[in-house]
Amino acid sequence: MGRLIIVSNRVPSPRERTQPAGGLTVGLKDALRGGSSLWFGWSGNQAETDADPQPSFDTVEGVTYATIDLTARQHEGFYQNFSNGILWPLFHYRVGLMNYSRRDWQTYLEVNALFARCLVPLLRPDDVIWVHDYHLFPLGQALRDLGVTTRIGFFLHIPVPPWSLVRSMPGAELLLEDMQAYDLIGVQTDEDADNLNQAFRLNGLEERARAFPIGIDPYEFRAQAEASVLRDEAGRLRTSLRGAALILGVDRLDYSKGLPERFRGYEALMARYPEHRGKVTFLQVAPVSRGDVEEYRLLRRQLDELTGRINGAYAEFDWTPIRYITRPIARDILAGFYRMADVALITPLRDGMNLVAKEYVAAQNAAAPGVLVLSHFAGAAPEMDEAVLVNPYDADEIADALHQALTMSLDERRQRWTKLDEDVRRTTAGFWARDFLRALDEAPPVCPV
Ligand code: ADQ
Repeated sequence: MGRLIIVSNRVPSPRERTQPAGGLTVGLKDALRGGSSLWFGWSGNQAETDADPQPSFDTVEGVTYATIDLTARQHEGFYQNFSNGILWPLFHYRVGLMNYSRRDWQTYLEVNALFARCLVPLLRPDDVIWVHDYHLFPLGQALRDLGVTTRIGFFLHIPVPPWSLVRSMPGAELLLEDMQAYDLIGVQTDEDADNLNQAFRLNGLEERARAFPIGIDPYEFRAQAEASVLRDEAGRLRTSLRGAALILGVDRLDYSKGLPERFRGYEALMARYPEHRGKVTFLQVAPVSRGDVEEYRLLRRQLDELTGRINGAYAEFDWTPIRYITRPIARDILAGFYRMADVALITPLRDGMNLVAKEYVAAQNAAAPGVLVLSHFAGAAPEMDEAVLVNPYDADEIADALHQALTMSLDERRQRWTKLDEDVRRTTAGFWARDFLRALDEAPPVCPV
């Protein structure tokens, strides 16, 4: 059997290579296990010159990591500006936040071609290549241009809006054409697959997209949560709550996650359901990501203001309604907080999947599970209709859902959770990776042998 080659912008850092990790890494590690495999991507380090970089190699637990450095100019144009400043907002339905520039588009293509040039010498004829995410849409075509004829699959972790929206980006047609180099394209939901296939169809291209919803490793996460509630941090949190119910939000600090809307929803709970004042605490953990981009600075300011306003209006001298943390908290500590939380409040305006929702379910105590309040617009929502589903733009609907969750009977909580948990245990990260790779193997090849 040939090797599996994973390509993603960032590869797990040397420290992450040996630690329990999130969905993508878990799923891929599972797929990489057994066979011989290579994971190729950016090192996270800066190159000094524009000359093609030499890959560095590191082999951990049977997986060889091959990484290259990028120059500051390449990193800025390819990663910050084009991937995060144009593709990220556009694919999260936020055209208004897209800062298009033709120069960044050029750098994006240049870095994809560079990835291809550095990867090709490492390839063997029977390798299977699996490319990940929006940073690398054109990579398949760049590899084909250099004569690669093996199977190449692509998985997109973020949502896909309808073509009428995607086409606001100059060059969108070219991206679609480049994607025809992939034998199979995986996306998170049926809606994403429909939108992408419609875009292909309207441009006279072949429909190659199919839904493969990503999952987690629920057994590992549950074990982590069980161990974590016994830790000192969980005990300190429990003591500090002094009997109040815990509502928990965990996200990267990103405008797709609907944080200001969520805070307003909680504010509406305080205003309209005064019986919960003093009896509930909302803990939001949202470590800063992409802090050097203007939109993210604005978001932070907005959240600082909202937290101040809500706490100012409702706090008592011995109780604070919101605890808002922008520093990271380690995963093995958070897992215990998930298990302790009476409610998880996960309300993205758009999200490819949202693995926090699945992790929350996996972390629960079967005897007394908490309630998941989830946005309709998370990719996880179609699979998780036993959650309390909300429209994240409606603060009153969030407040009603929180009230419903906080007053739900144990019987109903158990019923809902049991169904959610069955699903989370069925569609794991390992299942996702194996399912995609099997479909890739069976897809009609772009380059028939
Ligand atoms: P993300 O936008 O990062 O990922 P998500 O799926 O929620 O979103 O989280 C990925 C991992 O990061 C999870 O394991 C989660 O526990 C962890 N994480 C998130 N916030 C954290 C925090 N504050 N502290 C510690 N850990 C945190 C992208 C897409 C998603 C898609 C994933 C996987 O945007 O929609 O689900 O890829 O495909």
